[in-house]
Amino acid sequence: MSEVFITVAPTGAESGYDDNPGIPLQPDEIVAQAVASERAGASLVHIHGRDRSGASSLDRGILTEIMHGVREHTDLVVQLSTGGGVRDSFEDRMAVVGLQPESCSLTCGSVNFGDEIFRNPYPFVERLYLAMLENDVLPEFECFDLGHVATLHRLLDRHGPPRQGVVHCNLVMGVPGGMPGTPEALLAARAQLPAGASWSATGIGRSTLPVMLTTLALGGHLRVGMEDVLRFSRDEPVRDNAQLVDRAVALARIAQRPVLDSTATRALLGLSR
Ligand code: KMH
Ligand code: ZN
Repeated sequence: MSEVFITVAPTGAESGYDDNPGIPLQPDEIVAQAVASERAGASLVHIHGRDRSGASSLDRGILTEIMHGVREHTDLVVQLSTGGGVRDSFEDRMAVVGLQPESCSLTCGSVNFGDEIFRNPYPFVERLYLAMLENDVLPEFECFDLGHVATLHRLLDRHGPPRQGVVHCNLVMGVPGGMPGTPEALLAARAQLPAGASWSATGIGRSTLPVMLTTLALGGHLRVGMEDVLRFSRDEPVRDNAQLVDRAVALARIAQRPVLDSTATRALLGLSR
């Protein structure tokens, strides 16, 4: 079977200590959990920033502090989120690309997000993509729904593939309002991806295991982390991000999918550090 790389998403924009006291919110906590996740087998880190109160923040200083900490202490591929939180402005989200991480997330359409709307109108998606092309930042195309995959095709038809020569997509499944985290939905989304695309998937909450097991069977890469999952099982809260990476590595071994380190992941994604 083909190799697999594991992305860790240590903290999103939505959860706090009340939801799970193990979630890292401050830069030093995020860096420490990134270090432990790399030791466990992750090779790419998807980063969100929080302010001192723990709220989502796209502040340049905070993101730079996390990015530098991760670079200093790990060899992880660094990806900054341009999704931020549902209340973050388009301009703040655009500005993230200027920090020139190796990769940025790029969500390919709007989606109901619980009781909120995660807004990604096409002109904004296009602006983000053009900024990534200009800054030599590899986009990770986030698809929360089949319509987002259609928008990805529209984007690539108009502007061509990323300069790195790799189209890498992440299927985000099980968000309340997006596609469900089921094997059937995963098969449907994967069938629509651009030919030759690299892809990973993540299942939010309880959909994490069905999505992970189906992804391993289909040859995709994995994303895990406390951005997406706060309970390890019905009765057990997640301890920390490394615990989720440990489980992903164990399942990859069972599936006989060798786990790639950061160097091999960079090679696969057309990146050079
Ligand atoms: N926090 C969500 C509203 C991304 O990182 O690019 C958006 C999100 C996607 O997490
Ligand atoms: Zn995110």
